[in-house]
Amino acid sequence: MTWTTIRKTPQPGEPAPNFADYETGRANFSWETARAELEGLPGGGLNIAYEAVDRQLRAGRGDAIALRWLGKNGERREFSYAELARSSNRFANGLNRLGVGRGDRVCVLAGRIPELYVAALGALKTGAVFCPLFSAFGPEPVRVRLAKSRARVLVTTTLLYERKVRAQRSALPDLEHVLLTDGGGVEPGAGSFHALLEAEADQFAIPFTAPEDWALLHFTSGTTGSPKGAIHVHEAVVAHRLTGRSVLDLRPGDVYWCTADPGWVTGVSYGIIAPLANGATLVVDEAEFDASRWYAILEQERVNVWYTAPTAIRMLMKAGGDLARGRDLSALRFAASVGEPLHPEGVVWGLETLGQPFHDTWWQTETGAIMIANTRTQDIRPGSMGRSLPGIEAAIVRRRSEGGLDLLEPGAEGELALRVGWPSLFRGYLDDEERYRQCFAAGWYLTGDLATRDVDGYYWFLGRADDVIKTAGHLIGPFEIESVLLEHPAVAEAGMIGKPDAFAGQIIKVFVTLKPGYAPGDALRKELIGFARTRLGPAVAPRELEFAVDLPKTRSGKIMRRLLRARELGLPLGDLSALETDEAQNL
Ligand code: 6R9
Repeated sequence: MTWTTIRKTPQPGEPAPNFADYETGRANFSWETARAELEGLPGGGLNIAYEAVDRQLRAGRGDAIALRWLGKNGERREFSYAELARSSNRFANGLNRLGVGRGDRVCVLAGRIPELYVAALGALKTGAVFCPLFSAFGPEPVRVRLAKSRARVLVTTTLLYERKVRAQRSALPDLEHVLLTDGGGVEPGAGSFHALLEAEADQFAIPFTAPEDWALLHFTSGTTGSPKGAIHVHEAVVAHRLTGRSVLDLRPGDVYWCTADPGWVTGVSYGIIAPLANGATLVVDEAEFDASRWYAILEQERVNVWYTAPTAIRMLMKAGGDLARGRDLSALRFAASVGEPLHPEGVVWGLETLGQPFHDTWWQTETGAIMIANTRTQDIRPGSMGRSLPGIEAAIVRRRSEGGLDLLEPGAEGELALRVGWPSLFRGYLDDEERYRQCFAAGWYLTGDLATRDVDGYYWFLGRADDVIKTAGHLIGPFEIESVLLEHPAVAEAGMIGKPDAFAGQIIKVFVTLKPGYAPGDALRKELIGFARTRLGPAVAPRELEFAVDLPKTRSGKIMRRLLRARELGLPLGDLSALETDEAQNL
């Protein structure tokens, strides 16, 4: 393997990095020390919202800005830590008044609006479990997640409620309270989020929550079955706070911008918890991607630390460096990326255009926090995800068919595994013990990613071991997409793959076979794509659809998406007989 290295020279006046040196950092690390840095609840116990917000008040940072919200129509609102504490206290009181608290699921379906942050923190304060739902999901993924989580409360907007929830309400018997952030009282069966807040007191005494109490529920996808609800506990905040400081180099007073939507794990772990727990100011932009707007935000908000994703980086690169020229981006001290492979050109482009290289970081919904990263002091190897962090033991492994694992040598390709024992590792998939169990072997958590490690301990991503894909950074499983298509009367079978795309990384492509009496054609293709779009939402709907006479299947009848992908890419199909087993499907 060959690589170039980006060695960073400290700029004059730059603060010393939080994380001084990789080897010393690893050698001196203990999770006990990291735990001890948290304050804990005054009466004992641990609560994410307390560590993120209330703790900052006690440290005298109540007047500091916690959230700076940039509305899509040019509005600008700021919330101090004290204000965020008060509003989240009010929401917590309101939830308690509704009889909602410990262990209850509170879902939020909203774009990037301030109420989402208040609802998340307020729910956590009561001991309820916060579950974000991506606002670009269509009615079907929303219904599945609301039903699976058995949400008692949903905070959303009138528009999203009308479009995605109202018609399905009778199928959601657990959903007792819908709180609309923009109105209420108008919609039957829905109340007003703000009226609830106004009726409550500013003070809330957080009840005892244990480090192992459930706090967050993030839905994620696998190859088979409906989405899995990954459960995280309050203790995860140990890893959020630590990695916010050590990897993202956050410190109190920093202006920090995480471009991930809080409907996904990055937008919660690093869009809410980690930065607040480090006393930073969140920049929250309500608008969708726009290259000029993004440069203006970096410049005008004087963003110090930026966490974004390869899809956005590719779109900025496409928009051209001219847009960045003349901008004063001198406030930017650290830029990082997550969610998809970050191509070497992106790293270098960052350095040339923004004055900062992008530092790739790797983690997953299940790991709860960053596991592998290029940190500020380390040399960057463009194309590599970086090295495992202090407290994290990673390895490249091969599963043995009879159970157990082989740890592979540097240079070998295999599955990325992490030795169990860090605080933000998920504690289960909701109501699915079996799938949870399958993620572990011999004390290791198996990630489902294929990678290789070089002799210096840098990890290089190769692909997924299963059939999930990333499109514009969103993790999508074939089951949800295919099931929706199968609801159409014309569709007999459907198989989804990720098709490489210059910007989104991959786009969703489906192959379908038709039932007797239906003929392929442009009109039907459009109809099927439209059908899927309406139900799934534009962000997760197939962009391409191809009719097929039959789909390759294993002997037991599972669709072999791997072969569809190979066919699409014109790859050699290899030894077909070897792939024709069900075991091969579950590699
Ligand atoms: C945080 C997040 C997890 C999957 C993961 C992997 C891919 C994440 C990556 C990366 C290459 C990186 N992934 N970071 N691939 N390089 N730096 O994205 O969580 O949505 O659960 O996705 O994303 O395949 O397994 P999640």
